[in-house]
Amino acid sequence: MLRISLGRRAPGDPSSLRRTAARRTLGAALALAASMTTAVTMAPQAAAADNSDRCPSGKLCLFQYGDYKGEMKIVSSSLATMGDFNDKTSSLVNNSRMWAVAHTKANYAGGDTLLIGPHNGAIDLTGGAFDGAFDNKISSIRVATTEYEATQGVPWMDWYLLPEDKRPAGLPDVARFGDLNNDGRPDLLERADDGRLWFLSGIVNADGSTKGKLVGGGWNAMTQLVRHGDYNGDAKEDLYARDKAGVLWFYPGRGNGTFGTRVRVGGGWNALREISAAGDLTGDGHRDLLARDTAGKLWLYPGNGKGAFRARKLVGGGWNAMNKLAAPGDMTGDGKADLLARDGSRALWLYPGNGNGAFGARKKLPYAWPSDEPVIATGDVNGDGLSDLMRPINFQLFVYHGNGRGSISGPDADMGWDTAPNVRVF
Ligand SMILES: [Ca+2]
Ligand SMILES: [Ca+2]
Ligand SMILES: [Ca+2]
Ligand SMILES: [Ca+2]
Repeated sequence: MLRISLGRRAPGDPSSLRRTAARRTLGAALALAASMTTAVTMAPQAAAADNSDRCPSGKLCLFQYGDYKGEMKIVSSSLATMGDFNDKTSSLVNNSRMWAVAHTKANYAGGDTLLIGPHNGAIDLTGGAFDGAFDNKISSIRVATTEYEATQGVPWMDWYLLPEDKRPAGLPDVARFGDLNNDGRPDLLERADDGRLWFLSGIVNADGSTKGKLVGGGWNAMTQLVRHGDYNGDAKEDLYARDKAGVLWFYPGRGNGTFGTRVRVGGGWNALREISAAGDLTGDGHRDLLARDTAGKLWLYPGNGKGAFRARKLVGGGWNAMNKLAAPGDMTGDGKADLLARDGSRALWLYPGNGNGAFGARKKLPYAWPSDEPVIATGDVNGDGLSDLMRPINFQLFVYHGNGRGSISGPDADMGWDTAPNVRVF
């Protein structure tokens, strides 16, 4: 099965060469997986009512015979072995929201694999379907919320940093954000649509696999998650989340990738289309929020240094032309936090902060930034002290390195990515 192996670091190699090598390794792994895996993304069966109706709504069902006849087995979680149903499946129905990968060997290893999409419906394995590769041959099956977890067996995204990516000491406050566990390296938070929130440190295990830590479940109750450094003055990074009722919550970071008991900031935040944790825009040393409302007005919420905010101030109107805000820290090298916004033409604009809560003339950044993908800003990724950006392209997350003069170069590949739109990274 697909397993991403990381290239070993060779001392003295330029960082860009090592990243290119890692990218090639990942690309090869993906190509290999495609050749070994049969993917089913739509039901080959006619829509007319038939025996496949035996499978209840929301369930994944295996059947002993073709045409969804004989004994039926409902699969509700991954099965490393199939017990009495080993080599016994001749048709199946996926009415569930889960991805599934059926293997012809036990323990999800080796053999042929059949990738089954959510709500795929009925698949008859008899009659020469798939050249007979799966009829009476399924010996293990893995189910998961994301295609990534179903195919790789890892619930979080692969993402790694190189040892030298540690940020230089003594960075100005405006550049110190994106590090939730205080190890001097940026981190990611990843939320799957089943509500699990993961902390990803970018650190790998001895065998090259990536580490992830489950923050907790239930985070799909939140309509926005935003982060940008420490908001309550304890030198530990924090998180804000807005729930469906419009209440904004403050989650104080513990400095280890987890969060303490949340504190209610206030209600009424559903009037805001997008919230961005922007860093210190006013120059008082306290980090602030920016939010734009549905009328296109951009508001500044000055932080009080205790996790809450003073009375908001209007920055300006006309922001409905933008579909995404991002807080990159300082991109211009003047030590003042800046703002990014993406318009409907895939252009990303840099608004240089003036340190007084307002912005100077905007400047267009290079590259196209598709509207259905995030713009990820966790500060300096590669350890040169200059704020970078990240975004997913196909199967990988790419880094666009900031040059400290208001522009970016890149992109460099760093991370595997899910093809499913049901994972969000912050
Ligand atoms: Ca870190
Ligand atoms: Ca804090
Ligand atoms: Ca700046
Ligand atoms: Ca950098």
